[in-house]
Amino acid sequence: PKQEEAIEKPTEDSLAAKYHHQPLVTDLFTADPSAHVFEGKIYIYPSHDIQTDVAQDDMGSHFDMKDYHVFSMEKSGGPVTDHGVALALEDIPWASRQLWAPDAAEKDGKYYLYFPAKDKEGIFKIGVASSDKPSGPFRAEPQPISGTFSMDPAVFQEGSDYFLIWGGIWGGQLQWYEDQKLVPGRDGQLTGLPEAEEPALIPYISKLGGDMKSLSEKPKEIQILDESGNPIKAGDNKRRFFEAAWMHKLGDTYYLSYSTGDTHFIAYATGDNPYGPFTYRGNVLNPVEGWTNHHSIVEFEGKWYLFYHDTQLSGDTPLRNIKMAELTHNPDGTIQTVDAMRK
Ligand code: FUB
Repeated sequence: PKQEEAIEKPTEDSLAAKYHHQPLVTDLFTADPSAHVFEGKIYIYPSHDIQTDVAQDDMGSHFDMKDYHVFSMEKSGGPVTDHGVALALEDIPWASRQLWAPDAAEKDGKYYLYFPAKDKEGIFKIGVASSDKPSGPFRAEPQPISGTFSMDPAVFQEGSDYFLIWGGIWGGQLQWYEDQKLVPGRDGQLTGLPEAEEPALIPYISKLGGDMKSLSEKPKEIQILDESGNPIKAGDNKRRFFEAAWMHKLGDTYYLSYSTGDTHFIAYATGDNPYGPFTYRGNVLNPVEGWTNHHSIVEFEGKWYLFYHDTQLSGDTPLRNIKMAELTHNPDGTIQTVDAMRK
């Protein structure tokens, strides 16, 4: 009987060997995995990539997704359960297209899905939908969250405080804003990007209201500084913020990680509170196959995991597949860079 049990129940090591750095989902294309531990399991909230006829451009028009699926795993690495469609574009009253990278949070037994979509005018906003279960289905609010703009929301929870962090340049439209207001006439795709010697555009943060559906304060910019304490410049493409902000905390250190976009790294910076400033420290993840790089970092049963995507299954940038790998924090607070290409 002992042997049978061993056959039926794979060990942690065999699961790790099978799934780590392998696509977690193979019958759908999935990307931008935001992972959380809810009800003792890992839940993953990714984008659901689909084949479209939309031509590729600098604004990511080819990422034309229409719904979200939620996935869960009882063990690190798998097996993976697909809980089906959790939210569809046609059920979001204010949205017109492009369901990009989502995230989720739990409060008092309710679950909240935060997602970016273009409104009827083609402007990215961040919406919220709620459910009694982590797997959904989620019911969307009739309007986007007031005061939000751009895309790639991530929620960082600390005790009873929940922070919404977001933003992205190029297709994420952050370059169209000044003082959080859309600048009229800035509809040239990349119009508004700072010059190379100017400070780069940076992500935003705001504490969520008690209802989890509103911002409780005016959003603030999260400063990302170099080793001399100066803001990272727009021309510093290997270190500057592009999109895909994520926050986690280990000990007293807050980690802000993000994609550098056109240089394809997941970089990270550390700080001593969620609002920053953060100081650039290095890379969490080297470039992966495909143009985009987008990740999340979560602790599960005493180990840290990196969730990310590449294009192993399709070889095509808009058709991605999510993966996971173990992540190691060094005693000095740095993170060991993951090199997905070598696995
Ligand atoms: O999946 C669409 C977009 O691609 C995401 O929102 C970005 O972070 C990039 O991964």
